[in-house]
Amino acid sequence: MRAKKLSTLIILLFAAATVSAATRLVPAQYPNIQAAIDDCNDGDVVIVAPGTYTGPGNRDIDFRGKAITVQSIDPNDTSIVAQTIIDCNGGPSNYHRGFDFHTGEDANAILAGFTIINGYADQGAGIRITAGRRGEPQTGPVKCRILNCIITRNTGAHDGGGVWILASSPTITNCTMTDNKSDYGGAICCYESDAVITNCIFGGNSVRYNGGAIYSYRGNLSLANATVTENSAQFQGGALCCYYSGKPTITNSILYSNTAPRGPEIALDPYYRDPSLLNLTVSYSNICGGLSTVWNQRGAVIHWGPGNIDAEPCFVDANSGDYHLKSGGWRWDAQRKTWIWDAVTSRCIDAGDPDAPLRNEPLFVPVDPTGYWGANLRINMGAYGGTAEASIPPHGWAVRTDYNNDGIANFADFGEWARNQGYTFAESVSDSNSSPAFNFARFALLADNWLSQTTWFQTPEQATSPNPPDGSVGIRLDPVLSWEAGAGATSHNVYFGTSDPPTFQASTTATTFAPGYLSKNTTYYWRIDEVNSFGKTAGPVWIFTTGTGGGGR
Ligand SMILES: [Ca+2]
Ligand SMILES: [Ca+2]
Repeated sequence: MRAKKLSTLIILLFAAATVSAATRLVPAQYPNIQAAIDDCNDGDVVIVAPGTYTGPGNRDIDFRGKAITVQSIDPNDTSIVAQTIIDCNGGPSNYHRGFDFHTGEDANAILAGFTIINGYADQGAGIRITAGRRGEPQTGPVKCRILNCIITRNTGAHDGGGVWILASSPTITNCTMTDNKSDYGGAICCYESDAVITNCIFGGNSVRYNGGAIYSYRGNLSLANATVTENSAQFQGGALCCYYSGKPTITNSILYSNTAPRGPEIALDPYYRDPSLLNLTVSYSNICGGLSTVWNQRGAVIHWGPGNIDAEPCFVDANSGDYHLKSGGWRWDAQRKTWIWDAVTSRCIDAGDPDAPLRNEPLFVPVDPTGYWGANLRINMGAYGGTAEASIPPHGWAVRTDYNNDGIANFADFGEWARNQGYTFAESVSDSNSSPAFNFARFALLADNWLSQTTWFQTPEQATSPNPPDGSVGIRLDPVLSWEAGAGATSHNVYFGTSDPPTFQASTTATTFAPGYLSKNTTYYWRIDEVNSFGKTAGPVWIFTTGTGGGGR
């Protein structure tokens, strides 16, 4: 009896062992990545050692519909990702891509931590994700997940230099896509798809026609915490072009320094019979040039805001691809692997959706455990927002309830907040608990922050210390006026003349002004208005009277 129980136990253990996931190592156990995948059952993991992988079996890699993970040895280590390379060695007469998802793979099909280079294909030179074209066998939408990949220097002869997505809904997270090329969608071309793209960097991608970084045709693209910069289109949408219909959304993102003749950042080109079928929502994002530079001459619907800004993003070093945001509080130094600080602070820090969770953003850094030098109140815009490498701003940089990001919490924010409450029944993405009820906690916060201002929300102080001194007499006929700049001023508007008020003469960054040769025994009036990006502060009118000009006077 005892023996029978024991044998049953052994059989059960054996059965359990045979269904548990296997780990398959490349190149230790398999000559190439495809061979490892071909041996996989659902739930298995293929782990690929650092190295450059080329040739058959290491390109055009097909998941074959399996629910498996194919990854480098540590997808979270950027240096491992950079060293685990799929070199497709493709060319115009030699089409090859990195990976090919075309068999209805679900969200348990995961590709993580590779660098994919030198792909060349009609569509999706880095990765193709497709439910099948019309007329082909339909395998159902692909819902695979692409995580922590670098997709660079791939060429789509037509669409999607980096990634092509057809009738599918993949998620693409923590990926960097640079210097890919095609006709439509330099990095990503999204056809009739609901791609969810989060925490990705798009830099230096280019197209002959539309969508320097991303092209979306009839789809509900979701772009969150993206950094999109230095991409170019020769026709429409340097960063993003949306075509025909769909409800694309952009939030907590930075679209800056992209170029195109129509819509350097964004172009919308809706179905001509019913332009309202294309609805773009942009919120809590830094869009270079703002709404006025969005190309929308065919009348698509734009929901603009709340919280959009247009400000220099202050990347650490765009030329070397370091898109962390400079901060006078704390900023992650990716080279030295330590927290440091900068002379300036990016407006994109703590300017994301105030109601979005901080996710992995640090509340303090190890060398400043009490948060003396910075305070993290809100998620950041850009690819590092919501991550452990999000910059922390100096104190006073953000107000939690400044919903419209103008630097002060007041009735305008109350309005945005109230409108958000209305949204929560159906469509708000910012309401983390989706509660349709009146949110007393947020209302209390709004009251608590009432009329709080950020440190950058400041017009300059008045100019002081005029020379010649106010009311002085016997002044020489060729004086040089000077003054002390008001705090926060970046330039000075000079007013001068023989009547009060004096007339505008010049705008200068110097704190001196030479009015030329003046008349004898005449009273002159002058005024300095201090200027910065938030406005102007008029100074008092000062007077002096010239002398006779004799003896140098
Ligand atoms: Ca933050
Ligand atoms: Ca405000």
